[in-house]
Amino acid sequence: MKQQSIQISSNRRSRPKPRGRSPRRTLGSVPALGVLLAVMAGCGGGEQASTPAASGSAGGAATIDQIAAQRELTPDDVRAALLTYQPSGRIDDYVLFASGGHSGQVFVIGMPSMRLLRSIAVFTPEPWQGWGYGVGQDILEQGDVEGKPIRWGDTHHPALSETAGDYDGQWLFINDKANARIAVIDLRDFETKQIIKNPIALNDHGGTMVTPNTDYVIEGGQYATPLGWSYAPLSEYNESYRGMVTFWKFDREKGRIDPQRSFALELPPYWQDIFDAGKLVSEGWVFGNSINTELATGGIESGNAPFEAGASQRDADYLHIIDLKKAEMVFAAGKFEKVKDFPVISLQTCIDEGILFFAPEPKSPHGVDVAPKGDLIVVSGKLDPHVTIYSFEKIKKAIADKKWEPEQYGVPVLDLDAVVEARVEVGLGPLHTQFDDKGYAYTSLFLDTQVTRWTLGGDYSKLHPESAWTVAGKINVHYNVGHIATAEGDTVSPDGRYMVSMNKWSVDRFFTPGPLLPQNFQLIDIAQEGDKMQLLYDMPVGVGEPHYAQIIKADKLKPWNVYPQVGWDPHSQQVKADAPTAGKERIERDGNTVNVYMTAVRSHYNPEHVEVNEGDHVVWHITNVDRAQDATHGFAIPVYDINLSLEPGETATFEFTADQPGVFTYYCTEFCSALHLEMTGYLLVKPSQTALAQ
Ligand code: RUQ
Ligand code: CUA
Repeated sequence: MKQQSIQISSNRRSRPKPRGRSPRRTLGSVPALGVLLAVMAGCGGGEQASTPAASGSAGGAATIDQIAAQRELTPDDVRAALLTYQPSGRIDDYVLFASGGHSGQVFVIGMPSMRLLRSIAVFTPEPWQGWGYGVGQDILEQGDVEGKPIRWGDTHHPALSETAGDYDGQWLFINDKANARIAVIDLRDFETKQIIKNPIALNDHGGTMVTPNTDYVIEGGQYATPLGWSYAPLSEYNESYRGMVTFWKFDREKGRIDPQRSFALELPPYWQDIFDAGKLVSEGWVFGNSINTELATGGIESGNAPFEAGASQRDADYLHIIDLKKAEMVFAAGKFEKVKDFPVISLQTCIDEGILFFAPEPKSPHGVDVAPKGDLIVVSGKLDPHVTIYSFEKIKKAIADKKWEPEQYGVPVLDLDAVVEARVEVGLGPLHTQFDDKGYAYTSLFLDTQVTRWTLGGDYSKLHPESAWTVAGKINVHYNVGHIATAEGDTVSPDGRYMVSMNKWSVDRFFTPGPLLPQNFQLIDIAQEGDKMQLLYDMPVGVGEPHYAQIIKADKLKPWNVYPQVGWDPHSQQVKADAPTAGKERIERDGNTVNVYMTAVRSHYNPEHVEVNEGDHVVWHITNVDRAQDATHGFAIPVYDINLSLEPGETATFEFTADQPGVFTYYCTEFCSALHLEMTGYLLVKPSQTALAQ
């Protein structure tokens, strides 16, 4: 059906053609709809639905049959609607945490309704959450790169914290590919608590993934530079440029990454791509893939092969196999160097100590995914229609038997035949693989714009009727899928049930809002076996290009409804000793510093007048003393560029120098009550004496 050559560039026009809606059988011709509805909904709707009324438009007194006929809905459409519609007030079963791509944020989406619940502010200032307009700057500044403020991110891979290989609903991590940064989000209040800039890497891609107890957050690099991105000419690429992977130690107690206990491995200047942590039998190991083992340096303007061709010459790149336990010991023993003051275990030490091994992986791989039992590692080659499945057992044996040849940097390359368990031909442009509870694996196909469901062998084959290592079914997606995510898909016990296809192109799926189109998340029902997979819902994402997502059962999350106590400081997650409280409001002057202690409650601030002198340094503390859920107050001062979000109980402190004399009204930016417009006050900045004298 699809005739496509495999190309990685300028191929976007050669997407498979079935655009637009194919002719469909509508419900008008399906007399059994009433039965279907009754069965699907498990309610008494059948009678009404099977009794067509004489006439009428799709509103008013029309029956369900008539509405379906007039809206040209097929039985599949109706099934999809019934499986995704949430009556008002019904909470979704799952929560999807998606990277926000260029928005620099994280999207929180309810499933199966696919409703956007929140965009968590991370790398990019965001006024509604008061992120970067009075508070949050200190955390955003942690992500400054050598003093330069970077106020956006290209977020790729969110990772939920895990306990014993299962999502525990406590923390979320996300990387910024553009500047090699990692953020830590606390899932008690869904707020960013820490941003860390990797001191040795310019950009990252193999982040974030966590080890099964969240001891480490993994961050692998992408495009090679000299470590610390210091200058070296491209002619010295092979000697001076390097790849890396960093293991960030997560301190659960403190809820922060501890850079003092974190370290990196120096890797050859292949472009490390994605990493995944081993689990269960492979716990303590880490797997990563790479592209450009050709060491291409591009330069078409000088007559060189372009990167896309130069980096696609060889039949195989290298699966990186890392003994993290050993690396930890070597780090503890002090066998590391420092780059920009950050501990790096040198490539030679990695080789000498048996920390790093390679295995060949075909062709321009993208995606490396460890199966739920930790026994299999699945790699896709973008330019190979197969997925290659490696056995961890065989990898360990090949290492023990020294079945390897060193490559050009001296890293042992395990014999491919000794470590491969199986190959499955899945289709064109395979990228990422996910797993379910039935022994199926799912691989996204960028070029075929499909997802292939295939069967795992070994223990998993008891879970499905088909024979092992075969394709069980395929489903078209719209269009050009990157990642896919299954419910609890990266845990030791995936749920199955739903998969989300994160499509890069949407083309004709939605109203066209100008030439920049939204991405398309497609919810797919994977609850049934074999080739039965159904597309249920299209969700446009018009705020950036998400990459990966993880899906957690909603009841595993235990977010606070309101902050635990009045005067709560979300940064330290405890009550702040000097937080203003009701009855303790005041303004205190100490030389040129003015401290304002203010409370906010429906529907006023106290105080309502604040007068300072031009040039004063103002330190302004506000507590929202409301305790009702959702009684959030905002606080904005025009010109001074302040906007806070004060959730019930929250206290915040911001500072500014009153360098603009005049009259400034401050007001509440959340519609908190009927008299919310009256929730306002005056900041008077009195001009200095010299100004007054003129
Ligand atoms: S990527 S579409 Cu994870 Cu950044 Cu594969
Ligand atoms: Cu408080 Cu509006």
